[in-house]
Amino acid sequence: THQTGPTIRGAPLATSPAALPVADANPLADAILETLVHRIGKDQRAARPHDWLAATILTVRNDIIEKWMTSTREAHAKGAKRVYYLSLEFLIGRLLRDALANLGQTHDIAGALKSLGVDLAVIEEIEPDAALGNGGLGRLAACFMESLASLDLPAYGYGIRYVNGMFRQRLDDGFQVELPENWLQHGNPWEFERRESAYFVGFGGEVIGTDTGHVHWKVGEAVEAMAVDTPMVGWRGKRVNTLRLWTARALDPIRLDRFNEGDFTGALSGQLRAETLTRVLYPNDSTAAGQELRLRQEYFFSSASIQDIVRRHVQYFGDIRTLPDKAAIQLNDTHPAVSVAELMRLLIDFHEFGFDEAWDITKRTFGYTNHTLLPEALESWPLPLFERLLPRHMQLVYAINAKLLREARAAGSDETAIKAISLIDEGGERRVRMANLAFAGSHSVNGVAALHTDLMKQTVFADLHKLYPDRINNKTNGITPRRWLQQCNPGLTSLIREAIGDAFCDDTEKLDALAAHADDAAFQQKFAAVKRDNKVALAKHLKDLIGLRVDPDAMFDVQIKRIHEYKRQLLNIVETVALYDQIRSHPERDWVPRVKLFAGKAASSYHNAKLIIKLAGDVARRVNADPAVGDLLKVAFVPNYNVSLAEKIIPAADLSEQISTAGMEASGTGNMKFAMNGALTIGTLDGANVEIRDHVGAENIVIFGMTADEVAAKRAGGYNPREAIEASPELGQALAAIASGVFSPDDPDRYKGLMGGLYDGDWFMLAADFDSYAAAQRTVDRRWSNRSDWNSATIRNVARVGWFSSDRTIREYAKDIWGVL
Ligand code: T68
Repeated sequence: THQTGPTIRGAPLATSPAALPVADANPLADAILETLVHRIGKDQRAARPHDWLAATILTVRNDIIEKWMTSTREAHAKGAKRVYYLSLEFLIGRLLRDALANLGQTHDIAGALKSLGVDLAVIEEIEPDAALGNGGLGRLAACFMESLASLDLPAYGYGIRYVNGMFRQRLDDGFQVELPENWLQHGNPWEFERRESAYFVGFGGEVIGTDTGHVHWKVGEAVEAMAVDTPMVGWRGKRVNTLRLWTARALDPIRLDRFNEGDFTGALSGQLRAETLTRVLYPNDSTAAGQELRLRQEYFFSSASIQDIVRRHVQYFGDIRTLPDKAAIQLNDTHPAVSVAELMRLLIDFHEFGFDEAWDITKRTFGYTNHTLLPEALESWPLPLFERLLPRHMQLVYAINAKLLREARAAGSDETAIKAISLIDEGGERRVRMANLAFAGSHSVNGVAALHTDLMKQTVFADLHKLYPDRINNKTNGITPRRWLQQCNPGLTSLIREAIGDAFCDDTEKLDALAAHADDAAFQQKFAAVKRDNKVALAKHLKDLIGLRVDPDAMFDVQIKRIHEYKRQLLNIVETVALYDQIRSHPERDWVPRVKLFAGKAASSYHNAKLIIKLAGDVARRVNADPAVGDLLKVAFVPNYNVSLAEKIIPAADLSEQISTAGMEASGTGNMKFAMNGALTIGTLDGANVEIRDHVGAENIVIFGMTADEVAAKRAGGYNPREAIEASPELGQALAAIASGVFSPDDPDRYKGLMGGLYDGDWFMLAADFDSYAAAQRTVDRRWSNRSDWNSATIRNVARVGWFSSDRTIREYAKDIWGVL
């Protein structure tokens, strides 16, 4: 049958066709309608929700384009230094609400749409997440892009336009299944193809010397990188910067010779090969991928970005020598580290610099941010692969290494230090170490939280740090308060505004004025009411999504992040099982009702992480169906965690679980989001938790477990998990119950191996921290039971986390690393 009017899955969106509203004198509504007709090619009756979404975005975009061009023109006219943020990941999420809020147009657009019978909230909800990232590292890049524009700094983000971003997670009988994510299926009205901004990127082949003494890289294969730009709108629409994502095209899209011979597949194979490059995001968040395609992706986007930066510099400033004065290139982890060799190549092979001058320019241009100390996440490439794919870069890596090791020897490094500093790992199969390359090629190397930066100096980079003691510096992460407070939590935002005015909207640290209201009973009531509203909304969402009913008056206890053993979701689940046991054994005690929420994706090949997801679901099924606990305990694993889901869950959380083994979480950024939305943190002294405690005050956070030093000492001294388990009956019983199949009667041995691993190794020291964690949870219960104390503590959290705004972080990068403030 013929559909009329806007619908979602066939249901009318707002208005029946008989009563199409007539827009009266609303120029914005006219503009949207005009766009709908002339750009989308639909009339009001035929338009579906996605058409309205596209028409709205295209209309808003017009405004953005003006500001975008002004921003670019101004930077040009001033001859301003530009910041280039190179990242293989940008985990942006949805853009419409963010853009509208930053432009201050939410109200007007909502009104215009309303006059057309369309609900802005409804179309905002169908915008797909741009999920071009795995987790924290990618989300940090997105927060940074927003803060750069908000601080009016001319900046470009460079990355890859993956056709398939982070996979969609479905749970089949509780097991994670990965499905392709298809964010571009309805087109992407935010992006602009820049067909004229295209570069050749070569791979393979050989390097030949010429008579003139020059070297020539005769590439074996080449693809074309084409730019696709997305505007990044800053707060109050101050500035619009560019996120430039590269897509790959074959130079020869179709081989007609082959086609004419009847080889249709062969005729198109070049195009397919090119498209494969930018097809999919690698879904590993903390192990190096190691495949050839990954190195190809890294070089493809590095080369295109560096060529673009050099081209722009020469066009605007003429002389490439001034590059470090006019361009600051930040490497988001080592994924773009081959850029160091690429810039050297362009300077030496095309701009005819000698090695030393090229090296000086390169070092003064690059900065490198490290996001992990996990050995399995440190990238290194087998030498034969690197040499086959990038023969010219291999030569340059050798030349850089020779210089580096000469400097080290001159400074008195011994042979052990030389081995650690070398760009080539000689232990076993020879490999190129990307972290050492990034370190050597940068004037600044930063960690992402104070503890992490200290550990960098003591561990992975100890010898490089001795050699270059001024290079490592700390830049504690931050989050954008626009998305993570104002947009996701409008209720709290208005309450804050009512209490302290709206200065905090332009300077997040002004939230500190809220502390004066922390003990005001009336304010506490309002604060708790906002939280409750958010919980009611989340409860409804959970009901629709997974069919679980939860009580909004229970404590919402949340752990949402990538699933990894070091993040210790298993510690949380095991403690949940212990609690379940306790509630059943002592039903007479007055237990605090809790809803335990888990969400997160596991890397597709990470067996234990996937098993942990299944365990959470198995525990949930058993607990939720047990009448003996009733509403005292509910457990849920919410599928397909992404930015949009985080925006719904975080404002509704009471308790934030940040429980990684100390020394392993570089920073964490979820921890900051929860605190800013009025949750109490239960956490270890790891990553930025340490600084969060310093800011909110030790009395407003619940800290437990070993410190990083204690973890290291225990490991060095020969940790015996079996002893720890035997010393804790509560833990022993929980592990035994899980191992014996209490939660998996359909497959009683399912968790034998997972539990056995704790007895045998327990690398992440779950057993060592268990008792301390369980005790901390009971402290949390007690504090919850004194609701006025709880409210005052959570209000103080909001008041004192303003420092964790990514505006502060970016200001520090801008001053200390980039020299643009
Ligand atoms: C995260 N790293 C850190 N890596 O784990 C987190 N890795 O502590 C920190 O807050 C955040 O970075 C921001 O600094 C990641 O998210 C990855 O996603 C990743 C992706 C590919 C390869 C390796």
